[in-house]
Amino acid sequence: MQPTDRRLANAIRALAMDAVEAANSGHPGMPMGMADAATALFTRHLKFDAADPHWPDRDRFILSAGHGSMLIYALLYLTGYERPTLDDIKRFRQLGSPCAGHPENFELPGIEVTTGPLGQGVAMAVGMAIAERHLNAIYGDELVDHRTFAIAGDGCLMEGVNHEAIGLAGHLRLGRLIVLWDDNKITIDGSTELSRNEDVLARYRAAQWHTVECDGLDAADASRAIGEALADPRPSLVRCKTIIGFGAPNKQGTAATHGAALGKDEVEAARKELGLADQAFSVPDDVLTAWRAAGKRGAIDHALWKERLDESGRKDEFLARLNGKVTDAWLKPYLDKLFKDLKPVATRKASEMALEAINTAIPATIGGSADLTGSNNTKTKALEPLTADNYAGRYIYYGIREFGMAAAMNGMALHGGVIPYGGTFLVFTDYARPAIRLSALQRARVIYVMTHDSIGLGEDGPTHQPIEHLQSLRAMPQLMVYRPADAVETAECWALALTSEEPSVLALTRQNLPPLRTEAVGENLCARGAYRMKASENNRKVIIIATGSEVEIALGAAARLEQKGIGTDVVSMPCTERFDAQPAEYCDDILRDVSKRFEEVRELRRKLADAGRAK
Ligand SMILES: Cc1ncc(C[n+]2csc(CCOP(=O)(O)OP(=O)(O)O)c2C)c(N)n1
Ligand SMILES: [Mg+2]
Repeated sequence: MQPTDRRLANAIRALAMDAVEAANSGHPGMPMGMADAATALFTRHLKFDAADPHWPDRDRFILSAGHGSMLIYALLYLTGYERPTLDDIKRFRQLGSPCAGHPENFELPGIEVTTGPLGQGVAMAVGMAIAERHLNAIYGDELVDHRTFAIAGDGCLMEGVNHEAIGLAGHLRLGRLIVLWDDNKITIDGSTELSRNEDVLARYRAAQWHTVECDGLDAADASRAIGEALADPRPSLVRCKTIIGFGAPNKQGTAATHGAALGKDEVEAARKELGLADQAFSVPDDVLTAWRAAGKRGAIDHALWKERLDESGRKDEFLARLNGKVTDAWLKPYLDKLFKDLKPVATRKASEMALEAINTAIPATIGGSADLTGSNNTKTKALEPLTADNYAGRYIYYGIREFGMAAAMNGMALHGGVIPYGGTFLVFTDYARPAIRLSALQRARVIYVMTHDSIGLGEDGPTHQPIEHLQSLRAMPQLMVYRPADAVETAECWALALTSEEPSVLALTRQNLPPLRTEAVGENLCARGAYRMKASENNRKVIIIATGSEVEIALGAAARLEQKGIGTDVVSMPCTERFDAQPAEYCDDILRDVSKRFEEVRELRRKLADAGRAK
């Protein structure tokens, strides 16, 4: 006999509370509350094949409420993914376990995106849904025909980015996006009444979403609501009315279950309440069998899809597109042409010139801007807008939604098959920063085209003047920050951004810069992060390291120093991260025995300190 949905859901509840108990850390409430709705989704609707987490036409599932990570770990284990194993789950939140505190896409296949910073999961789901529609427009229903599901909590819906994300999704009529809202009326501080009285459904409807409600503790009812959502052509919000920590008889419905182990007594009481076996981490055989069968539900669809791919005549192209590798074959011909017609140009303009070549050579790029298209120079001539009526377009008008744009680009990049780039002013990276950080953490190949990068931005003044931005972005691990000095460097930096696995920021000028690199060298000089642009003519006394628009100024200063007989090198350093990764000999060569120089500085400091003490 097939076990009841409730028994399937209780397996999630059991694993969640046992894992949190063992770790004495984690969040049992959310998985226990959403177990029934998740059971409905995973056993009846979600298209996936646990045997192949990378199947390109799988539905995407995003746990936006990332603190409830045990929900997804339990689902992946129960449905039969290779990882996590039960042992992985027993080591939940321990060093080295792929079952990290929050779901991390780089730890487990089956986890599409990294979540935990609330709100961003839904915003990334929007990007995934965009990528799906775009690829569908190119490859047709035979190859691309999937949905994007997200589970979000009260927190995800309260965050400001939710407004940006749902506005974009509603406008683009992303009907294959379905968000399940865990409406448990509880957050960490207690009741949602402490901080919210808005009509959430009305807000979504105002953003052109379809909304539907269900009893989230009843898998059949949740399944009915998901069915309605699937049938509606608009993006859907499914309000699942739940009780946080459901099954823990004394603590359910309270914030006490949100983020702490239930405690031995309460776990015992919950086992009785839910009719679970006494032993921790045990799943009854018939329940596990039923779950494993659910994990194979998609196998036939998957096999049929493979047949269609074989017969499509586009198999190699499709797989290469999804695989995401691109070359910089466009660079040399582009530079050859550029060298024939050198003139002063702003690097934002140089970026557009490079993009003309890139967007022709690389059909996977999808450009966009947060309402600064004409300033960021992100739209090349041939790019048509991507709209609800033309998903084949390759340019997105994101509107004034920097954070929403950046998070959507993360979702697009992690969906695969597209390479998103998007622009705003460098100063407004602040508005997108939490998503830029997630690009870096997730190694999502997103390219941020950030213009107006210096005092040269003109009359807009301090509100628009980036001061600490470059440094603060450089401080972010796994983010490549490029600040090219002229049109040639700009093209080289674009080539590096497109072919690297990390996200990149291109910091570009508003004002014209003279051509500094005037002849072909047959090598991408920016690849090493820094290189000597001018060697000293006299006995070298000075090395000036500069980036972007200051390289021109450095060269001017160097010329004047040379006139006075002071030998001066000028080093252009478009990317400090790349330079830091070079072998010591290269760095020493560029900085002329940098270690010796540091020793000299240390010596000087010692002398000064001694002098100070002597006083
Ligand atoms: C951007 C961000 N702010 C704060 C937090 C810390 N935090 C984690 S869960 C949570 C409460 C979320 O409430 P809800 O989404 O209703 O989750 P539930 O308590 O129902 O599981 C908070 C504030 C976070 N993870 N991300
Ligand atoms: Mg809640």
